[in-house]
Amino acid sequence: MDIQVGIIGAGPAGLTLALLLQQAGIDCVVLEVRDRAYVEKRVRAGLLEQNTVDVLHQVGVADRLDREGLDHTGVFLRFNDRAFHVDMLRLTGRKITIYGQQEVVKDEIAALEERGVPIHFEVDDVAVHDLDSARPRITYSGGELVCDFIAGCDGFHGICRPAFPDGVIAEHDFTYPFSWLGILAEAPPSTDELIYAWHPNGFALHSMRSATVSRLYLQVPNETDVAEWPDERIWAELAQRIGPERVPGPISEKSVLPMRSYVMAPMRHGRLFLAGDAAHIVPPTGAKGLNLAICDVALLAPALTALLRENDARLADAYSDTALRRVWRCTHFSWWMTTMLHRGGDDFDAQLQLSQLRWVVGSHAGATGLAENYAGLPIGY
Ligand code: FAS
Ligand code: PHB
Repeated sequence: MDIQVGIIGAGPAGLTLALLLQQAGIDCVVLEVRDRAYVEKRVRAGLLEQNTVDVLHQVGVADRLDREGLDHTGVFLRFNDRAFHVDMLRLTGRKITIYGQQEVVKDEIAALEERGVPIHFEVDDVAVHDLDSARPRITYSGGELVCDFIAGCDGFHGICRPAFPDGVIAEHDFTYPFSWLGILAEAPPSTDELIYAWHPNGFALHSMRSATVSRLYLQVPNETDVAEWPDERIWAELAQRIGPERVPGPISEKSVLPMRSYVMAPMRHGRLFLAGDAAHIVPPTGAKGLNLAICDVALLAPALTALLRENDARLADAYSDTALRRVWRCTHFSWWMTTMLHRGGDDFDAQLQLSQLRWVVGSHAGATGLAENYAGLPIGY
């Protein structure tokens, strides 16, 4: 099949790109290795920057988000058994919204279906070819797409990044000496905004999905087996690190998430453009993974449209450098939040962390620095 843009991966990057391109009148097809049910129930991120909410409005998939999303104007930093509020809205004029990534994915798949953009689920053996030619191809179990351009939105374990020829990419890769144990619980949140907690036992995060569902995370050693963490132990440790106010409830999802910072450059080879986790990974402490994926495609869609419409390559030629400027800003912010809030060093390290936390909550400049990055710098930063 001849198509203008072949998109590999039906995560937030691939689906949002398809919506932006469809809106610009560009033909595209999405190929996804998993089935629809799996993609729509996969629990991941939950914090949307204002940029992301604006893009979802732009492509007309924000109705349910507006009804069910939880707007937050600030965030709490907790240490030495005290919580300090950072008022993002007052400091930056921007807010964040809590709305599950799988809800965004559900809304986007439904909208693409309505607008007649094909999403082929459960495709196997996806491979890309002739990336340096004028008509790159995607072959897969159901056939072949002959494209003008290919968008690699297939996540960190996809096939697109490895398709770059040897020697053309530079990689930066750092794995943190700890992981997150994440739970989803039928328990009313005991706070109306997120709590990031520094504690001698390790980091903890109190997030939520609704007035009845909490999303909570604990710092645990790498290779932790969830079987070592029965529900009572989780709630007891959360009470220690985040305070006794927590109301336990049935835990519906429990998983361990390794922490990594990874950036590859360039994000383009020939007619293959990468976006999202296919090109970069950040630890979730800064809540940037999903938001970076959306920012990448908010740059890529107009670049491909200008090329296909006016044969104007300026935006496409600048895509990788423009996207990477933001990727490194978010990589630094996520590393900074992670190293400030997670235990791993000695007491000297702990005193440095506490001093930094006191500065962030006690100084206008410190609080504004965190608020600006957390709420999200404008697209095109
Ligand atoms: P995605 O990984 O979401 O999507 C890629 C898609 O490509 C997937 O559907 C995959 O099945 C498909 N694919 C892969 N290989 C393919 C192939 N060969 N052919 C066809 N399709 C293929 N961020 C937070 O801020 N908070 C969190 O709590 C959080 N939790 C996370 C938990 C996990 C386990 C992971 C992996 C990430 C988490 N993140 C979190 C980060 C997350 O939000 C990502 O940044 C976001 O999903 C990136 O979106 P995409 O780039 O679209 O990649
Ligand atoms: C979440 O709600 O899943 C979440 C929120 C903030 C983070 C990470 C995860 O930093």
